[in-house]
Amino acid sequence: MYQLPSLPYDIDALEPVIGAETLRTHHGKHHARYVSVTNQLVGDAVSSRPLEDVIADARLRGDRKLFNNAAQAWNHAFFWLSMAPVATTPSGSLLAAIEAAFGSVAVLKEKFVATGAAQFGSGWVWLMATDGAVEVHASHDADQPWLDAGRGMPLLVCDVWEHAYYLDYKNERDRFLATWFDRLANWGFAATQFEAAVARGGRSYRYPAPV
Ligand code: MN3
Repeated sequence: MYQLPSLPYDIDALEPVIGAETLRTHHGKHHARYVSVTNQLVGDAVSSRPLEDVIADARLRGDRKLFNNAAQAWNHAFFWLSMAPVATTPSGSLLAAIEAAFGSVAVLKEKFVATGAAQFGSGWVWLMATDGAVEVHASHDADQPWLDAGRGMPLLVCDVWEHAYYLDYKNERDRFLATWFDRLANWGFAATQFEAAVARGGRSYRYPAPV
């Protein structure tokens, strides 16, 4: 059985950027449902497999229902880790890569907000590293851009499904994204992912093993 990962902070720790009611529903209802449906669909026979393998295999086989639920289980777990209650800033080799790609963190923020705001309908906006270069990508529904591209590694993600921000921001997705980037983006986590991407073989995020 895949487990619903616990939030790495208190339910009200992200206020006022993300309210406790939003986080409680998002984690306890939306994310929990994706994990539950994934467990129903995979059944006991393959429940010991890493979730990453289930996602990749479902995508190859065109099992859209399993892919959507398993990838959403993974994406949300990654999203919780992409946020920190205390504002941080990028530094070191990640900051250098951001400056090489965008010129400055401020320009990256503009690109991240614009890309997330322009994603039509539901999806995600990702900061990724591909061959050591930092990029911004949007994805639709549950999609994971590195699977589509066949390479790359996610560094951070923000959920742009309406359930992520509607209670707190109504239709103002761009204001949610800008505030999220300034106040919640977890640059320590992003740095760990970036080092794993550059080191090739360093340990990147994996969904908790099924039990
Ligand atoms: Mn969500």
